[in-house]
Amino acid sequence: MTDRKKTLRVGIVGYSFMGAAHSQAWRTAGRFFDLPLRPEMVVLCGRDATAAEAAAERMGWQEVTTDWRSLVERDDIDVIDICTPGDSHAEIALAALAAGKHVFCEKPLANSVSDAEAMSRAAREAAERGVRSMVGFNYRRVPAAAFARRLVAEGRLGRIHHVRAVYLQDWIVDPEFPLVWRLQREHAGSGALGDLASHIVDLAEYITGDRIAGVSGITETFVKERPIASASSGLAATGGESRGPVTVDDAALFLARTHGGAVGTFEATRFASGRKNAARIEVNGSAGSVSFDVESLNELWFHDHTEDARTGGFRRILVTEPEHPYAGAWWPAGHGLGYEHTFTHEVVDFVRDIADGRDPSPSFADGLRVQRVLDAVERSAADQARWQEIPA
Ligand code: SOE
Repeated sequence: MTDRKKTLRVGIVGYSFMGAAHSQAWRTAGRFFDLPLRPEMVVLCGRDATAAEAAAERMGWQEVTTDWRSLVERDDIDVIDICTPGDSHAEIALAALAAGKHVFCEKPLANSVSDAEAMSRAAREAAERGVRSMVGFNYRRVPAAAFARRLVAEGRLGRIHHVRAVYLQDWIVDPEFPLVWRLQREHAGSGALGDLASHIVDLAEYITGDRIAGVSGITETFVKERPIASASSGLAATGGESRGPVTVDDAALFLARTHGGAVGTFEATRFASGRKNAARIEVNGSAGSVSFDVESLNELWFHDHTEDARTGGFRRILVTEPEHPYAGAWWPAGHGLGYEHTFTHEVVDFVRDIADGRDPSPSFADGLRVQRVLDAVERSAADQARWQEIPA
């Protein structure tokens, strides 16, 4: 049977960890969700032709190129999906938007506020021509996180007092773990701050609908030198004999106030031994609380403070009912989703927004706001944790 839907022809730049996650999302989205356009995985772009060929074959892309500039200029491509390290996000996104392509860009949006400003400006102008853009804060698309936002929006938490967020990993505790690009400022912009805190800042703002207004922070680099990486793939790497300096933070912690009057604590680290991908957030309000951990992402803990105190307390909601966000498109209740589904949900929403002429969320403006928070934390950390305001 022929599929009469209009196609949306995609070119992806990058094929490592995030490239693989996005590839499975493009492949799966239209198979589980009813999409108004049919995504077609056309071109994979990577610097190493042989590796790119192998990745395209494995992940289901039709063609390969090593030149992203020619890719963004192609008339037969509608979407550019950017899965490269942060140092190339701005250049690729600006060129793609100028060429009229819809852009899906991995987080954090950029490595600096000035790049993020240029990207946000270009995205706003492109939107006037019907060109859409979205930044990939995928944890918004965990059903439990989206449901937490819904509870806050419905007033079930009342007035929000506290946000308590941590993002804990442990993949570089070993001082002999090599100096991969994520540990180099010129490629990654910052360390745990940009890679991990960016997620929990976005998640906090998304769930509460509030904005961070000011921060006081500290950062630390525990291991100052590491073996230069000779090979790497995803978060795994092997190192050589020579060593080089780690130029980003290993851990970042900060206090925050929001424009809505709440207070928050945030911690991001790659040195929390035993914690693999613990992005956790708890929000306390006058009428109740929610608590969520990516390591148990099918669950949302909810306390309704208006209930009889004798039977109140946190209860575990398995967020897999058809009434929950995204869940109805997948398996029967209780059968659960995983990390990869968050990317599928991003693609689903992005494709629907493109078809409906709506601005996707999180927008590049949202990505810029997160970048301003990260920048304020760095400035604070460089100045004895002095308080830094962030404009609304
Ligand atoms: C590495 O810390 C990383 O892959 C992040 O870059 C991702 O954004 C996060 O989803 C998982 O961890």
